[in-house]
Amino acid sequence: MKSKNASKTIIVVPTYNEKGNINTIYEKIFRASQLSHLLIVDDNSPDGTGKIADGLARKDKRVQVLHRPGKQGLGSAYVAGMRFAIEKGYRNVIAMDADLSHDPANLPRMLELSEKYDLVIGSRYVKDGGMVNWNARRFLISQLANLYCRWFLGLRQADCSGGFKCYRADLLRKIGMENIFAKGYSFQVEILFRAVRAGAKVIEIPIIFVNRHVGESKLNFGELWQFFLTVLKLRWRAWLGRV
Ligand SMILES: Nc1nc2c(ncn2[C@@H]2O[C@H](COP(=O)(O)OP(=O)(O)OP(=O)(O)O)[C@@H](O)[C@H]2O)c(=O)[nH]1
Ligand SMILES: [Mg+2]
Repeated sequence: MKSKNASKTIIVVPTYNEKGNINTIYEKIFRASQLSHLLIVDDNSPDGTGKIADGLARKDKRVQVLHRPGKQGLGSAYVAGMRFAIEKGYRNVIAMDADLSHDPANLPRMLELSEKYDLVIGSRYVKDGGMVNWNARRFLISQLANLYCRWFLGLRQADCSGGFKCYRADLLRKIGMENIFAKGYSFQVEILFRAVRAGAKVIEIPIIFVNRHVGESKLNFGELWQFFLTVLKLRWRAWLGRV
């Protein structure tokens, strides 16, 4: 791995029932970026993912595990992981899913770009980006969600809801983790909106998102409803000058 940023980077991976994926993502991450560290944020997964993560941490000093008592949502897992990263003094924080939808082979490119950009987004919707194995329903939901938040929040990014991102810790400090209110998936649009409002230099690079082969999706109607409300709330707060 070329980028000197790798040794100051922590990769935050939230997990809930990912026992079939956690070992593979661990191996692939360190194949792509040996010098980085990995933080697994597990919400007491009933399938025992947390115990497998502890085993990885025992055998590999680059791995740490944050255990939380129960399922508290994807966004709140990221906020916990980002707080940890800021406290420990990391320079970059990479967010990625555990289910192998985000290919760790993209990590070196992201880290190189993080020398110049505050936020590097792995984007499905720029040229050469895309999705594999997504059904029409899932694609439509994603497209509508992106149209909605781009139009309502004036965002210029093509992929506003994706979760594969590299943040400079300084940007996260500027945003202030205590200000984030979204607990679930809509965290992704909230943090992007706050980053743009904070004046971040943002770039999108193409990624191919591969639908999970193992385990189950946690995206449900409640999360979509929360996404709808989060965008409204952000718009309202921005009008009041509170974002
Ligand atoms: N710690 C924690 N992790 C979560 C929670 N909800 C989801 N995750 C993890 O967040 C990542 C993304 O969740 P997924 O269910 O794959 O969501 P998705 O990628 O939008 O949905 P699919 O495309 O169907 O996989 C995975 O690594 C999950 O295990 C949660 O409440 N707490
Ligand atoms: Mg997924």
